[in-house]
Amino acid sequence: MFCHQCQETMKNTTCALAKGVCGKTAEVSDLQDLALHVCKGIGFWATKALEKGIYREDIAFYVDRMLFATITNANFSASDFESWILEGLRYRDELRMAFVKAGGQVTGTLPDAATWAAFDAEAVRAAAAQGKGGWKEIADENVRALQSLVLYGLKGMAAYVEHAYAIGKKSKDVFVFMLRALADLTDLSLSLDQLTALVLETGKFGVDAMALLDSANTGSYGAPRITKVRTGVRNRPGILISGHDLVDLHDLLEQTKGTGVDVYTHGEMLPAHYYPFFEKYDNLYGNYGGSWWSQNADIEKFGGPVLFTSNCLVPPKESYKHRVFTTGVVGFDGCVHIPDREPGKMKDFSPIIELAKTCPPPQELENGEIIGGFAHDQVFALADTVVNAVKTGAIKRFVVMAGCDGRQPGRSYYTEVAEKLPEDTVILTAGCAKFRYNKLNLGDIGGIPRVLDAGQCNDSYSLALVALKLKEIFGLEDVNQLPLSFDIAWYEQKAVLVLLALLYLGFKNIRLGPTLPGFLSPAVASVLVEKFGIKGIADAESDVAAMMAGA
Ligand code: SF4
Ligand code: SF3
Repeated sequence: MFCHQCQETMKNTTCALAKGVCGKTAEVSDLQDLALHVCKGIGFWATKALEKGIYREDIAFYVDRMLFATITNANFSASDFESWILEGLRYRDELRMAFVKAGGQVTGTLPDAATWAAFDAEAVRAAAAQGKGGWKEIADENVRALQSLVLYGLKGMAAYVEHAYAIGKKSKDVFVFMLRALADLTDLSLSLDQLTALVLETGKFGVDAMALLDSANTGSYGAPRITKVRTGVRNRPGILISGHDLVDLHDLLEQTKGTGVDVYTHGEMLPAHYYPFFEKYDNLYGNYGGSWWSQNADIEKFGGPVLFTSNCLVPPKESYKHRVFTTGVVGFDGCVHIPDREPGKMKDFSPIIELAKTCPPPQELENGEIIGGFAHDQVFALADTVVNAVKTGAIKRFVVMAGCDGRQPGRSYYTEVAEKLPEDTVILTAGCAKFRYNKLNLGDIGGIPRVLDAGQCNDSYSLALVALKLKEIFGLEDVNQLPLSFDIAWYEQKAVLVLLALLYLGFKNIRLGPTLPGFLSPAVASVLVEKFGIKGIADAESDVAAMMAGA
C-alpha cells in the first residue's frame, strides 16, 4: 500500500506497511486506489461525452460517492470497493459507448461484453494488488504532490456535495468540474503551472460546494443560532449518532420519537443542535463525548448503539462492535449497514432502535454544556456589537482555529493556544478541532463568547463569510488587513479542501498544523510558503505572540 492522504500518515511521509495508522488494510488501500483510477477513467469519458452534449448525473453522483468513500476513516470494507469498482467499470463503458454512438472517435478497439463479463471481483482484487492506479505509478514528486492536492481537495468537495445531494441540492457545474479535474489527473503531460492552476480551481469549486451545502442545510433546517448543548445524560436508553449527515439525523429522530429512546450526538454531529429545526425533538438530548478519536472510550461507556453517517470511524473494538451501525458510504465488515433510502422514503433505522431498547442508559462522562451556533447569520445579527468591540479595542484580534482534531499528543498545542491567547481575542472555529478547547471556560467579551463555533468543518465557509463581511464593514481593500490570524488544524481531506478554498478566497499567512502535509514535495511546499505565506506551527507561546503581532 501507499497512502499519504492524512495528517497521521506514518512518520508524516507514507503508510506503506500491511496496515495504515488509521487501521485501513493494504488490501483496502489498494482497492481504493483502483476505485479512484476507475473514477479518473470515468472522468475522462464523461468529459468527452459532454462534448457531445451527453451528461449522466447518476454517474457523476457515483463518482462523488467513490471520492467520499475513500476519505480517511469512512469505509474499511474490501467487498464494498470490489462491487463499486465493477459498477464503475460499467459506467465508464456506458459513457464511452454513448460517446462513440454520438459520432465520437476513439483510438484502439473497445473491449467487448465478454471481456467485461469475465472481469469479476477476483480480477478486481488482482488488479488492485498490482498497485493499479496508485501513487507509485507517478514518478515525479512534484506532479504527485500537486495531483494529491487536487485529488484530496476533490474528496473533501465530494463529501460536502454528497451531504447537499441528500438534502436535494445539487450543482451540475460542480459535478462537471469534478469529472473534468479527474480527467486532468490522467494527463501526465500537464505542466506544473497547469497543475497549480487546477489546485486553485479546486479551491474555487470548493467554495461553491460549501456554499451549496450551506444553503441546503440552512434552507432545510434554518440558520444556526446561539445554542447551549447539554453534555450530560438522562436515565433512558440512547443512540449515539456521529458524522456529518443531517438527513440521517432527521430520519433517526422521526423514528425514535415517542419510543423512550434518546439520541445523542458525537463528534461532528454536535452542531446539529444549533439548527432551529431540530429543537422540536425533545429526545435529541445532548452531545456525548469528545471528537472522533475518543470514540473507542466514549462508545464503551455509552452502552447503546452507535450510528456512523460519515467519517470518522475508528475500527471498532470487539467489545462493542455489535453495537456499531454504518450507513451511506461508511462501511466496516462485520457491522450492520443500514441501506440507502428509497426515493421519497426514510432510511429504516428500526434495527438500531430495537437494539437501543435492550441497552442500559449511557454512563455519564461529564455534566456541563457547550455553546455554539455562530454561523454567518448569527454573527451578522451580532455585527454591531462585534464591530463596536473592535472599534473600542475590547476585541483586539480574531483567531480562526477551525479544522480537524486527531489523536497525536502534540495536538495539545491547540488547547494551549486557546488558553494562552489574551482575553481580548476571539476564537472562530468550525470542524472537530474545537474539541481541543470548547469545554474550557474562556469567558466572553461584553457578552460575545470568546469561542465562536460556526459548526461542522464545511461551516468554515461561514467563517470566511464573516471575515469578508468584516472587511466590507471596515472598508478594507484586502481581507488580510483585518485583525485576523489563522491557526488551522488538519487531519483528513475535507480540511485540504477548506484550505484550498481559503487560498482561493485570498486569505494569506495561514498557520497549518500540527504538521504540514506529508504529501507535499519540498518544492510544492515552498511554493505554498512563498506564494500564500502558509507556515507550520511552532510552540503555543511563540505562535500566540507572533499572531498578536500580526504575523
Ligand atoms: Fe495512513 Fe492516513 Fe492513509 Fe490511513 S488514511 S492509511 S493513516 S495516510
Ligand atoms: Fe473531523 Fe473526521 Fe476533520 Fe469534519 S470528523 S472535521 S476529522
